[in-house]
Amino acid sequence: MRIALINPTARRTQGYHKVGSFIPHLGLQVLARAAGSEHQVDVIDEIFGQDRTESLLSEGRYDLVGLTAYTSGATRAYELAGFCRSRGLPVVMGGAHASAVPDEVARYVDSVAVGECDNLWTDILADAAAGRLQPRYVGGQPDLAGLGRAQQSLQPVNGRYDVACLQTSRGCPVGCDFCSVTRLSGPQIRRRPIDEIIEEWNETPRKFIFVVDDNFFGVGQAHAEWAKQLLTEIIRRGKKRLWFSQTSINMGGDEEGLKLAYRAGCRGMLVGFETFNVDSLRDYHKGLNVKMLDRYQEMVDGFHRCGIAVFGGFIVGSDRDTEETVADTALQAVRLGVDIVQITNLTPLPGTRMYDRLMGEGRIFARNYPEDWERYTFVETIYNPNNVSARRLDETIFELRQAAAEPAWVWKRTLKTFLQTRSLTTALFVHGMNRGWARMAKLQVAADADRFRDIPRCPQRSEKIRRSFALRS
Ligand code: B12
Ligand code: SF4
Repeated sequence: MRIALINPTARRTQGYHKVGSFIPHLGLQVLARAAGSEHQVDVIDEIFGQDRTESLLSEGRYDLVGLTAYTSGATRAYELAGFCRSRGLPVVMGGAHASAVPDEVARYVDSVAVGECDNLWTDILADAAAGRLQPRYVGGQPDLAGLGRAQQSLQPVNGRYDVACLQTSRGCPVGCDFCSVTRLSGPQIRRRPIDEIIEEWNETPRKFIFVVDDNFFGVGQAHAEWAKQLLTEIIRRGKKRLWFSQTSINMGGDEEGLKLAYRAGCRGMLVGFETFNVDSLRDYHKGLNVKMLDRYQEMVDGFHRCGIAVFGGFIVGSDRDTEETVADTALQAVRLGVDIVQITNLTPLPGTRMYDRLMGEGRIFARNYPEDWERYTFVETIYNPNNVSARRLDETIFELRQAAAEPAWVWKRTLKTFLQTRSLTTALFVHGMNRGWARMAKLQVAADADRFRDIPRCPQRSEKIRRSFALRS
């Protein structure tokens, strides 16, 4: 069969792809490899634009269309599904959104694939080839031996990725209220066999790898031991690559693990700090951070001492937040010495406990689905928080973004990272990311300019925001 695998994007997405880095859709590369050589698979990735998708699908070159989608891409996915079905092209959809709300998705496509589908995909293809596609396929959380390997060399028909993605494990035991990972991939960390990872590592044509694990280092001794074994093998047998991954805060306390990670090429870790408010952390059920809150500084310093930059994820808009705490969060994040600060709006995603609770309480107002799924991009408040109106919160974040859009702080932060990590490659990595953030902030500010033209400014808050950017310098 000739198969088109498509990654649809939201029209108003903040879009990492808009800042100059084109990150592969690993799920589609994994499915492409699992399909085997008897099928011809093309990837159409809308991070390169939406303009060619329909024409590519009109040319009669495909027998089956597979859509993936994050929640924010679901609106576009349904549009494409309608387009295909009106031309008699069968459509199957999987991914995070389909796994969260399969009944909704079933209204728009011929077949819904729920959960991890590595070992179901060949059955789906066989059914499609025989014209007996089932309405639903449900994947589990399988042992990853022999699974999860991507066709690393596969490039989309409408663009070129410029980094590689690779996954060494799936799942996360932390179970934060706002995150879909623990439901999607389970609370156990499932690891791929080290030999298979190294083979794939050495096959990637790219020099930079985004290791997309949910929690690379894990939370306990056993997790850490496994990660160290993998790192040792990468040092011993892996091609020289620089890479970045995601992990929980505790890794900052494991000097041996950090040193191995640096030697294996790691230059940055995304760590979800989320907030400095212990009650918010409790509300989020992020027990690990509740325990570590007093040690945030020690952990950040630990990463830095071993040469690794910290990409800190922070969330604003919890029930404890006010307009003031947004600026406070930025200021404290910068004081902590986080190299790359990402502040996003608390966004209840379908398939999470938080979504179920807030929906039950009637507080989610962006629910004109499917149109409103495009608003679930983490740059807009889509529910009513307790202590601040959604509008005020967004105005405050707009103000912060305006400051971030001024590129002057970027070089100075690069220098600081260099002084703290003593690693030129880490400083360059941070520089690239922060330039991207500044560009992204600029784009978002321009997109929102009309909405927030005349927002009331509070001198104290504006001063805090100014200081947080001055401190980066
Ligand atoms: C890597 C990653 C990113 C990368 C994206 C790279 C890329 N091009 O995909 C980056 C950093 C850019 C990113 C950004 C964001 N991400 Co993200 N990300 C991930 C992460 C950690 C791993 C994804 C991955 O590669 N998994 C490995 C592959 C193999 O799995 P997979 O894609 O799910 O595919 C499997 C199945 O789902 C299924 N499947 C998938 N598609 C299809 C299609 C068909 C036809 C079939 C049959 C099966 C199928 O089969 C595959 C094999 O088992 C996930 C967490 C997770 N565990 O999923 C979050 C996750 C996907 N991200 C999430 C979010 C919310 C975001 C952001 C909005 C966050 C933000 N702060 O801005 C942005 C938005 C991105 C955008 N649209 O612009 C959410 C999505 C939840 C949702 N309901 O939408 C997740 C689940 C994490 C979470 N917090 O809950 N992300
Ligand atoms: S620690 Fe990260 S991956 Fe794990 S549940 Fe929380 S947000 Fe999700």
